[in-house]
Amino acid sequence: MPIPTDEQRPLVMGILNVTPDSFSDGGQWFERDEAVRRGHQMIAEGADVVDVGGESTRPAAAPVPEDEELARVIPVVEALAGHVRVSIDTTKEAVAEAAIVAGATLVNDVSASLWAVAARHGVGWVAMHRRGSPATMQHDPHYDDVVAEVTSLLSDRASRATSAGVEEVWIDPGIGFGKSLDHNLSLLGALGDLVDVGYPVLVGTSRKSFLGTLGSGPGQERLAVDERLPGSLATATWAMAQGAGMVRVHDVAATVQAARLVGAGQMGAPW
Ligand code: HH2
Repeated sequence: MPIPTDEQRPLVMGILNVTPDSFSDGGQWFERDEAVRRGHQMIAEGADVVDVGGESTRPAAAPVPEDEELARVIPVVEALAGHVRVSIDTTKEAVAEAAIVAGATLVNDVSASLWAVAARHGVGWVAMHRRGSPATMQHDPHYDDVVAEVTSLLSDRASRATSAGVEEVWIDPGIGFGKSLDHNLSLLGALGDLVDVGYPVLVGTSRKSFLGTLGSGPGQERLAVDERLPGSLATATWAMAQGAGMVRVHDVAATVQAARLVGAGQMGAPW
């Protein structure tokens, strides 16, 4: 059995939050030098893309002014862009634009609305589904059919982006963004429907809240953020095995190992 090369396995996007308040790594990489050091560590661990973000999207996170977000992310994008593919995790057009000028080649857009920027600059674009704003998104979200509604919105945005000239469009179901535990599980369970839409699929479950709930036994306390690696790996592996082309994670080295196993399976390993 040949060992899959990096081109033959699903991709791993490493999360680099240059924020004081992200739900998992907030404050850890807030200084520029620390962030760049963490970026290089993820490259050494096998990250295919490093996703730089300067505004937390966790429920009830405070909005960040544009100049502050620019000051957080641009020096980090500039420092890493010559070493790895960099994506910019933002919902602000000006931040996406400045990050592209600084070397980012993928816009990771949790608002699924910035495709014109990607078209203008000839870079890739990720359309993520979310419902509501960080302030309200976890207030009893409701869907008649979560899989159908998420799939339909993402297909619509992806075809608009393609018509506008974006050549690389990813779609992402937005696990945890205006979704209950059942919604998250339904979307993961039906990932094949999203894959069938025909655009490459990105999935982000890493350390998210539903893993804390599901990973502990009945009647027990929710697992803390730093206890969620097993659930993160299990769900990333599941997503890749269902056909996701990339997973967005905090724990790069462990996920790259899982991606190699999935890649081997996709190349015909007998399991
Ligand atoms: N999740 C988060 C942020 N950006 N982008 C995509 N495409 N998909 C996701 O699932 C996704 C995302 C939330 O996670 P994190 O960046 O760790 O936390 P925070 O938003 O608090 O910075």
